[in-house]
Amino acid sequence: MAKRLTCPYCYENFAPREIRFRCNSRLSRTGKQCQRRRDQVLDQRKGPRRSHDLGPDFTADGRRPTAVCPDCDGESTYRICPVCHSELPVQFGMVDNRLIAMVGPKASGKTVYMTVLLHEVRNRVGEAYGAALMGSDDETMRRYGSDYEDRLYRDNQMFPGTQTASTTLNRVDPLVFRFGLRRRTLLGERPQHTVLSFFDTAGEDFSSRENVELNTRYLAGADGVVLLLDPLQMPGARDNALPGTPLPGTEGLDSPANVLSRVTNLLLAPRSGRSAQKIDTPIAVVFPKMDAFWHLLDRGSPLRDYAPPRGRFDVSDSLSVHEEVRRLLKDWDGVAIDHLLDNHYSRYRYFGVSALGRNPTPDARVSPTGIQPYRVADPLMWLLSEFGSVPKAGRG
Ligand SMILES: Nc1nc2c(ncn2[C@@H]2O[C@H](COP(=O)(O)OP(=O)(O)OP(=O)(O)O)[C@@H](O)[C@H]2O)c(=O)[nH]1
Ligand SMILES: [Mg+2]
Ligand SMILES: [Zn+2]
Ligand SMILES: [Zn+2]
Repeated sequence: MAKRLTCPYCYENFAPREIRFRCNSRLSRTGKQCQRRRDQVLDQRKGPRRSHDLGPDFTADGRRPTAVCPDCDGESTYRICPVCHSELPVQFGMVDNRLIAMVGPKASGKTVYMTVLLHEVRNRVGEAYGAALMGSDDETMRRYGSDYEDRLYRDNQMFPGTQTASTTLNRVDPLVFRFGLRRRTLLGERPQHTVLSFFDTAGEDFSSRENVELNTRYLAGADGVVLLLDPLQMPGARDNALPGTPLPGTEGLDSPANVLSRVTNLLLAPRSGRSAQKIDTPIAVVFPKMDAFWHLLDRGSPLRDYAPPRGRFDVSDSLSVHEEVRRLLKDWDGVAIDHLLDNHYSRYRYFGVSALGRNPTPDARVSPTGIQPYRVADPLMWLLSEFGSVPKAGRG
């Protein structure tokens, strides 16, 4: 069976030859020109306000980088997803394409974490790894800038709760990036690209059965999962948090262990009949807001130390953090989480991070001392190292 591809925007899959093209509607060599018009499929997917007139789409052999428009004879390199009609990343199908789903209960810190993570990878972390991260399309650049980065880094403000998929036409709009790394191989230095797709869901979408199902396709299509479980929503931790930490409400909220069970059921669902087998999608189980717990940790704890800045994923450092978090789970009444992961996943790893480095102010602004991220990139680097896109150091 030919390799199937998954669209980084809608997570539907298709065969490479099914990729469609869009005419660039310029004056062609034969003097013809296609009119720009609405794209019904895009309108439906994004809402009519967010799309504009575009060249018509047409069928051709999607395995090729270019095709000739049957109406105007113009050549086009503009390839689109056959399902949602989003423009596909450059070299899509030829470079690694990795979809990373980010999930977690309401107010667990997903939006803040994603914003800081992408900011760090575009700056400091990228530098250490010799990596560059670029928005794969104009809309990702614009949305990441205006909806995320500016709000946190320029206006110093927290985010309102993310809109649930059920109020946004049952879709989530992932941010799609190209992660490029210079890798030295036997053939010399060559760039290696990975397409990364992140979607930021609303916490509500994981606390009820119907909403969770909206995200099934996204989870089933993901190559890696980042699950955020907020210690402030765990009874054994919540009570010991640094005084002054804003505590998330608990009413109507599912416990982190229940959220993990739901996500697990979704990942198991498409493989019914083989349920004895463990899930092989790597899952990074991330405990955010660690700044609220540093005062409880020993000086020697790996969670008070920084990941060695080596430009490689440090396996032994990661394993010592993993064991430290597992130990903390006992104090946090989180042993059920550990059992669930152990029973159902062949690849899981614990992480402790802090996106902000300290509590926001009571009026929901970044602390006046600024954003001081701690270990935010570790989960992504672990996933990338599992995919073989980032080199590992040490044994694992
Ligand atoms: N102390 C501390 N608090 C944090 C940190 N990150 C997030 N928070 C707090 O958690 C709140 C919720 O963060 P969000 O990122 O908006 O949470 P979310 O998971 O996107 O929430 P929904 O969109 O409603 O599902 C923030 O307003 C902060 O008060 C952190 O690194 N440290
Ligand atoms: Mg959010
Ligand atoms: Zn045309
Ligand atoms: Zn698509």
